[in-house]
Amino acid sequence: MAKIESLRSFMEVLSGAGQLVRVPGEVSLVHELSNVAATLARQGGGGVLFEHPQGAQWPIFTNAVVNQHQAALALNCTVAEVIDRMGQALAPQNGIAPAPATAAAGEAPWKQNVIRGADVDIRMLPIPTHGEHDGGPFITGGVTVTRDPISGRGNLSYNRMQVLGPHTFGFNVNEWRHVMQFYKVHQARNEPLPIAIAIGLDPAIMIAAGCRYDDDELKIAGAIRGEPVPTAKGVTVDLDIPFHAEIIIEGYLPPHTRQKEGPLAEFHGYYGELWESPIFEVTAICYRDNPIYQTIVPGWAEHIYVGNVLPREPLLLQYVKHVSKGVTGLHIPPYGNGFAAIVQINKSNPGEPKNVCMAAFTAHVNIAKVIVVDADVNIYDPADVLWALTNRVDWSKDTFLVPGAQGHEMDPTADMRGVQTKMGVDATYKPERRDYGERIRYSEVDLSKYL
Ligand SMILES: Cc1cc2nc3c(=O)[nH]c(=O)nc-3n(C[C@H](O)[C@H](O)[C@H](O)COP(=O)(O)O)c2cc1C
Ligand SMILES: [Mn+2]
Repeated sequence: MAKIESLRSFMEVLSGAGQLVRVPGEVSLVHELSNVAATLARQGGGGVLFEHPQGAQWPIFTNAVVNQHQAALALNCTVAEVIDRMGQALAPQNGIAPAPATAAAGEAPWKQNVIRGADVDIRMLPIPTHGEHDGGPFITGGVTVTRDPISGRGNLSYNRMQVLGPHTFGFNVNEWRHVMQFYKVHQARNEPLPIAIAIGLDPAIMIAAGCRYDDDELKIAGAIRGEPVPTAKGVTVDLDIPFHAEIIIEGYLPPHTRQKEGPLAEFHGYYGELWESPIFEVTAICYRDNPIYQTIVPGWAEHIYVGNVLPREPLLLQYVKHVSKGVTGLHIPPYGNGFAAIVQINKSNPGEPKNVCMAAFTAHVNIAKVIVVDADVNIYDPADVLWALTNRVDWSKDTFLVPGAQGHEMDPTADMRGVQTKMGVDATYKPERRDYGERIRYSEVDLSKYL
């Protein structure tokens, strides 16, 4: 497979695998673009390039990773290897630190066009209004680059940014994020926090930015690619920014200003509330010639894949394997918004599936609904999982509830503190109940030979 180091090289890989859809016609930035992308994600996936978004001077790419096949392409492995690849990349000892690009590589492509100071107008960017009830245009697929003012290490994260004025964004950052930690240090010193937003990236960097990690997330991307991610200094901020980005927005968070931003379609499947957030004052917009803008449709498949599926499956697998040697597969399905998990096992004891559920509940606080299936069920196919639920579950015997457990405070089934009932389902076949022999199987054929 071709080497992936940028959004462009990834798009070539997607294209070679028949996983790139081009939309040549005019599409409105307001709702329509997201509706098209969400429909594609729902109906099989593929990355999407909108070649002519209405009123935009640049094309827009989205749906980089919306299914297991695209995750495998992004990580340069097979579907079966995705969890192990992520597990290896997340292990601290495997991190590969970023490094300044070599002199031979020249200037970062995004320095081809630089707009600074009074010339900055963020309304030149083709920022979509995604969800029907979003408060306006939001950058959702930009990766925030910051630096820890204490240790000096770099950091990546996602922070939604709402357009509030010609050079001002609302910048959302939850209380317990690294970026908030850095912001508070600067705040105490009465100083702004310098930041850079990188847009249009190698999916290794996009995936890394969604991970909880106690060091520079660029080390995760380095581990995925097996070499340091090359970086370049900003033009108005002293930060190490991915060299192969399409667009960079630089600026700072003033220490004491907050403004309302929101609502936005959130990961849990509902619209959130307005937040009093720091603001982001832009000092420069940089972009390569003919750049591609990248977005993530909020509250939909890519958002969940990058934030909840890929970063969390490795630890979940470790926990369930600890209680069952028979585990053959696992998935946090994007349609469960990160609250559900499906585990596939070859059980050797009747009580084993329930132990597997209990292990899964404790691996990540979000995991609250666990379904355990046999190895003959396709965990990536919701219809097959529903088949197992329908045909292999006696609901009074094969399910159990854990009331008063701690879940995520945004889980729609939990109270405001995240206290909720977790549920485990043993959807494996119980031969001791009655004997059905073998499940019907028809082999899947290549229809082009017949039609
Ligand atoms: C698409 C996407 C959008 C996100 N938006 C936000 C956001 O607006 N605010 C926030 O605090 N976290 C957001 N997150 C979650 C954080 O970016 C993520 O947890 C990250 O690991 C935090 O990194 P940090 O602790 O280094 O700051 C988002 C995640 C994804 C995948
Ligand atoms: Mn971090």
